[in-house]
Amino acid sequence: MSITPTKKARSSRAKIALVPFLSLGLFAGSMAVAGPAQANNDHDRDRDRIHGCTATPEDPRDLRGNRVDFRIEVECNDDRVVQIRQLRYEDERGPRRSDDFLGHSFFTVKVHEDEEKTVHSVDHVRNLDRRGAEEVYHLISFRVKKDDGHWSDWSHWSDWKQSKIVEVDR
Ligand SMILES: [Ca+2]
Ligand SMILES: [Ca+2]
Ligand SMILES: [Ca+2]
Repeated sequence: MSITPTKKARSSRAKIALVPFLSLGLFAGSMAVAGPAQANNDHDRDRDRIHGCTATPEDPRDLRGNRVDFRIEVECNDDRVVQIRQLRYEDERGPRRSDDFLGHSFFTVKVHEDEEKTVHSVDHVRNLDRRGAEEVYHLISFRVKKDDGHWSDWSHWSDWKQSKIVEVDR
């Protein structure tokens, strides 16, 4: 299975749309059009960070009793509230739609300045493959509450981050 890196069509479209305005040398009013593009700059510079926060899908950890902890590490350089969406799978050959879907979760976490917080997401993993071990992984996407109380956009689908695939014997 693989993640296909996709170009962010939205930002390139925005740039193309801006060209006629700028080349016409329109007055300052046209700068308002550039507003949304500039707002995305933070994200473009460091695709991983949203408003100073990152969330990382850690390697799934096998626990006793057929349980697996699909851990997520969250870190912010300021006091923030982060929301995380998680999808958990057991890997099969071919595209993701043929993988076994284990479950999904939604977390809201308060993170303090420069604190590394681990979110534990424990799920049961049965003997899904008769032959050999089960290969488990998870995907996450996140958003961050801004100072003005509004939420950032969710990281786009192409920005869902995938953990390593870890084998667990069942
Ligand atoms: Ca498998
Ligand atoms: Ca399977
Ligand atoms: Ca098995």
